[in-house]
Amino acid sequence: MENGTGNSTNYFNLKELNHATHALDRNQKTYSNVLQCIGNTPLVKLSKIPKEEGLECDIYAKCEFLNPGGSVKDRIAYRMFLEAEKKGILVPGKSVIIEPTSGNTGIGLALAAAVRGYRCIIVLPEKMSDEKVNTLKALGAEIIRTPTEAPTMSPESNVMVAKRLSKEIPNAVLLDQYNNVCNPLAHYDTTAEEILWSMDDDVDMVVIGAGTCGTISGVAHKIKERCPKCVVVGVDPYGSILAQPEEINESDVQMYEVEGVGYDFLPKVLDRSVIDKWIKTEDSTSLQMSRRLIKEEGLLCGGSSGAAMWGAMQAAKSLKAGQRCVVILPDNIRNYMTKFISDQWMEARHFKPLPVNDKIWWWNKQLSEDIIKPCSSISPDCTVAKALALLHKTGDTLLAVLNDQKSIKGVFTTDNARQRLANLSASTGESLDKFIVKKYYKVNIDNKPTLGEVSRILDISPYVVVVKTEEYIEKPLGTITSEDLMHYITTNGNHMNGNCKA
Ligand code: P1T
Repeated sequence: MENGTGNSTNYFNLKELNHATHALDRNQKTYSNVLQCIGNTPLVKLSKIPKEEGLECDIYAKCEFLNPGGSVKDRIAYRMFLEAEKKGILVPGKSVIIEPTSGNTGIGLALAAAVRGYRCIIVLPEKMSDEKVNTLKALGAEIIRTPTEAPTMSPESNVMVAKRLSKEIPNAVLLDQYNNVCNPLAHYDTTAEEILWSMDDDVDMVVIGAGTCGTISGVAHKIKERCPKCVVVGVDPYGSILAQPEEINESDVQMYEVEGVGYDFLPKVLDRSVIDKWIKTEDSTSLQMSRRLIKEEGLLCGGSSGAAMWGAMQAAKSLKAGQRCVVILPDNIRNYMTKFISDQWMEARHFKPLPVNDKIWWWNKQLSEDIIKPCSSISPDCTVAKALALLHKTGDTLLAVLNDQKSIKGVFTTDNARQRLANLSASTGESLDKFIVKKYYKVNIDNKPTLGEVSRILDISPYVVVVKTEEYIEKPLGTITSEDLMHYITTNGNHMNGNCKA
């Protein structure tokens, strides 16, 4: 993997490259295929949120979520695809497209592959939503998921797995959005042109989330040429190094929930010299802002849209009445229907307060250890067969998989084991590694969770794992299922009078 410098002296000369003749024609009556409908997204003036936030300037949302595949990444996927076809690198019916992605570039490529007849393999981290995976599968793509925690330069990362596969699979082509000039070029030629056209070449600020940084670098290059006064603001989540690569500590690379933005390396398609200001964002305020964009402005966008909008609300404080700021909303609500759109998902991560429920006697009661069903633990080196035998013997819901420090690495469930054995070429003689469930819900007893909180999590998960922190290590105490909670409620409550027990 080529690691870019993120600095303009080595950057592509976008101005001198071959440009797509971009027709800003909104009146076309029919299209020869859906790929022709990429781009030309609307720019919508926001009516409520900027006012509520006390801003004087006008804020416009570039609705990239209205692209056919549901994101801004359709633009670059199609541009990389077209260029490769033109050069004979991609041959329909023969070439196999392989791409590492946080999902949206994958959807864009799978869309083009479906229309043009290619096999397409998409490699994406476990963190990315099942909604993206289901969309990809519906488009006929094959999916490989990689551990979220794997650093980009490690062999297990999506980038490195895709790179390895592209060497192993005959006729494989890796278009490589991190290094491919067509990524910023697509935005230089189309996204930026559209913004400038809509704003009559007069815009004071653009606010853009940073992932590969193709969007921000491509848009910034064109806008700086045509409207040099425009301030370009990059939005980067805490946990990523894109905003402050000079000051990287290992602890700065952390997991965050917002998908598509932030990295632990500098992609070659990033040009930091055209970005005037960076704003760091966190999950909670970003995702709350996405929900406001949906609820108050009717813009059915995704999580990074909220991050960009939150960043815009900070950066645009410096703008005066009459000045204009454009915020890019990169993807669509569809990708997150079971994630931040769900109240329970937000509450489980403390991004949203629990609903108040004073009428139910147990709702505000603190979780006590007697409700928790203890669970056995197992080492990740054990075989699947041994884990299954242990679960059968104990009748437990799950096993806690512990690492060397005895902290919980994940859980092992029969249901997940069945799914993995049915769908992978795996056997019960293997070690647990590939069978560890890392996306599971937990509460920490030290945080004094209520039964209401547990109940809300049980709305979206068959079990809740209860942990306790000892010497900075999270240790499993056990699990709670609906059955356990119901047993407690029926044996402790006065159910003849409904919910009256104090
Ligand atoms: O890659 P970039 O042009 O910087 O766009 C960032 C971005 C923002 N928001 C969402 C929802 C995204 O999916 C992305 C980037 N996505 C990828 C890199 C990808 O592979 O889908």
